[in-house]
Parts: sequence; structure tokens; C-alpha cells
Amino acid sequence: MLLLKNADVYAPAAKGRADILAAGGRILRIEPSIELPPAYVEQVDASGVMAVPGFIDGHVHMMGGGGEGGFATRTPELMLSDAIRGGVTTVVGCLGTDGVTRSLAGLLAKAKALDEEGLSTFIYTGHYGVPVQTLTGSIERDLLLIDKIIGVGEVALSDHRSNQPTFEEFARLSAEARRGGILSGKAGVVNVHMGDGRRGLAMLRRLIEETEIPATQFLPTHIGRNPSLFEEGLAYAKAGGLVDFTTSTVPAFLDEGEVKCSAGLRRMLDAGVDAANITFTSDGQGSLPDFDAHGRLRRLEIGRVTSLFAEVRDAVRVEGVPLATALQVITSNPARILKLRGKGALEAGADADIVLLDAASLEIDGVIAKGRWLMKARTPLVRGNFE
Ligand code: FWO
Ligand code: ZN
Repeated sequence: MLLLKNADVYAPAAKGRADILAAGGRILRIEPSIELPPAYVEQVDASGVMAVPGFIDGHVHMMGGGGEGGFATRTPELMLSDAIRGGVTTVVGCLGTDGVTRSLAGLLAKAKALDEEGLSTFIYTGHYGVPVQTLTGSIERDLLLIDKIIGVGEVALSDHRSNQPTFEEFARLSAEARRGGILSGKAGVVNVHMGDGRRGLAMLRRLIEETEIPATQFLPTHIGRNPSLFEEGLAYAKAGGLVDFTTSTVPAFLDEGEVKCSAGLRRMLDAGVDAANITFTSDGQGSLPDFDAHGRLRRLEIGRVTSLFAEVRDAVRVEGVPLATALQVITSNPARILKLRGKGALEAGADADIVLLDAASLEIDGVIAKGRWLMKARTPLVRGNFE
């Protein structure tokens, strides 16, 4: 058993000082004062430390991605220590551009590996392409039969690398994701990769307009990748749509007009967007290819899971967004949208996924996942098998 004493608790809502008792991978009690005989429990003085829910990164190419510059640009898979350093205790994996040399079987195997190493993991079926490549032959079967599959994506729209899906094709895959989600008690969310194309969110807005499928079935990502998509995304989110910002970036993209996640969050909140409609994901281990106007690849970097909380920290320290609000985009919002039970909140009965932050610097001091210490006093205690 683990007893954190006198932590400043953000559940993510600010709860003030409290003691947190965890055992068996779950949070048992969060109360102003919990006294237990020291012989039975590891007691940690968390005075001056903030306890927040473990971070959920809902878009990670955990088995590697990339390849847009040829074979030598296929990116490496996620290492456990990357997640630990970033305070990420729950990871949702996906495939991207390359659905040939990257397989769903490999993605599922990597998710199981990271689960054995201490994280909580889920995956999306499919990749950029349409028709969606699945494990069992259909989206519904994947959702109903494979526990770790929670939705479909990342399906590309408005991108030169997409399959240029028709409205009917995109409507069909979205309907199957919805029905599979309903039948399996999962979100069945369609994680939509938004490219730089001028059509932007048009197909998504048309689908929500013309069919019975609700906006909560879709999570368009990379929403800040250019100014016009950001503006369209802001209007879309104000109207009740869900939007996701990608925290991994490079200076060139910001110079070219990409909206920095921390600033984008602030601007959407100031425009009256409900904070509950916004998430951040890292695109960790995905490629960050920079194509010129003629579609020629200029450079290709790798996304980092550690960028996820870095942008939340900037939202607080640079943009003045309250911590309890900024934390939502990587804790309670993804947990609700992706229906990750027991995740995204510090409350009795939740999984014991806890990040300890230094109150002054907002640096990540400690990480507890499924009740197990993965990092203490900024020192990782666990490494991946081959690290
Ligand atoms: C974005 C993942 C992109 C992969 O547009 O979608 O390529 O398959 O690994 N990354 N293609 C990055 C921008 C948001 C900067 C992916 C990548
Ligand atoms: Zn993408």
C-alpha cells in the first residue's frame, strides 16, 4: 500500500491538500487526513508537491511510423523511458502513412509489451488509408473482439497522402466505428488525421450535418497545423465538435504558421470554446515531415511524447491558463472522449496513475502507473527491456 501525505491534489479540478491511499493498482481513498500504522504502508511526504492524474497520450506511433522519405526515414518505436519522463501512464497507439511495413499485429504486440512493462495501453485499428485495414476483417469485429482496440485511425482527410476517400466511404467507416463502439461499450472514436489541404474539415462537417452520427464520434487531430485549419477548428469546437492539438513540432512549422498548442488552447478558451472539447496528443514517434508547396519532402523529424506535458506547462506558465483547466486536455477529456474507464481522474476507485509535480517549476518529479513507482525524485526507476 502507498500513502501520499499532504499532496496538493488536482483531480484535475483543484481539490487542495489531501492524503491519497493506493493499493492493488487502484486509488482507495482521497481524504484530508489518512492515518495508518507505518508497518503496513509505504508513506511518502508529498508536502509542496502537486498530485495530478497520470497523463493520457491519445495518439502515439508506439511501434514507429514515418517513412515519407523512403525506408531510411521509418521512425523508431516508443521506449518506456520516453513515456515515463513525459509523465504519460496511458498511451493509445496508431499507425500512420505506412500501413504496409507497419502492421496492426505489430502495433498490438507493442501495446501488449508496454502494458507488461507498466503502462496502460490501447490502440486504434486502421491507418491513414480507406478502406480501413483491420485485424479481423471488419472494424466492428476488431472493436468487439480485440480488447485494446478502442477506435479507428488515424484516417487521413485533406492530405496528399490520404486515399482521397469519398463522402460515402468516410461515412461508412464512421458508422461501423460507431456501431462497433456501441456494441462493445467502447468509444469507437474516429481519430481523423487532418492534413494541410484546403478542404479542411468540410467532409467532417458535412457528415455531422447530413447523417445521424454525433460529433462526439470524431476527434480531428493536428487542428493547429496551419492558421486556416485552426480557425475552422475553433468554429467547429465552438459548435460542439471535439478537436485535438498535436504537441510535437519543429521551429520551421511554427515559423510557417502552425499554432503552438499552448497558445491555441488559450485562444480557443478566450473565444468561448468549452475546455471539455479540447485534447492534446503528442504524435510521439510519428514522423514530422515538412513537404514544400510542390509536395517535395524538405526534412523529417520525429514526434516526442515528452512534448505533451511541455505544452500543458506552457499553457499555464506562458498563456496563463489555470492548471486545473490545462490538465483536462491530457487527463479527464481524453478519458471521457475515448471512454477509458478508471483513467484521467484522481478519485477513489480510479486506477492509481499519478504524476507528482514540483509546485514551483511544474517539473515532473514522480510517476506512478497502476500503483507502481516508475519515477521518483526525477529518477526513472524502470527501464524498457532493451534500454
Ligand atoms: C503529421 C504521422 C503529418 C507517420 O502530417 O500524421 O505527417 O505516419 O508517422 N504526422 N505521417 C505531422 C504534422 C502534424 C506535423 C503524422 C506520420
Ligand atoms: Zn497524423
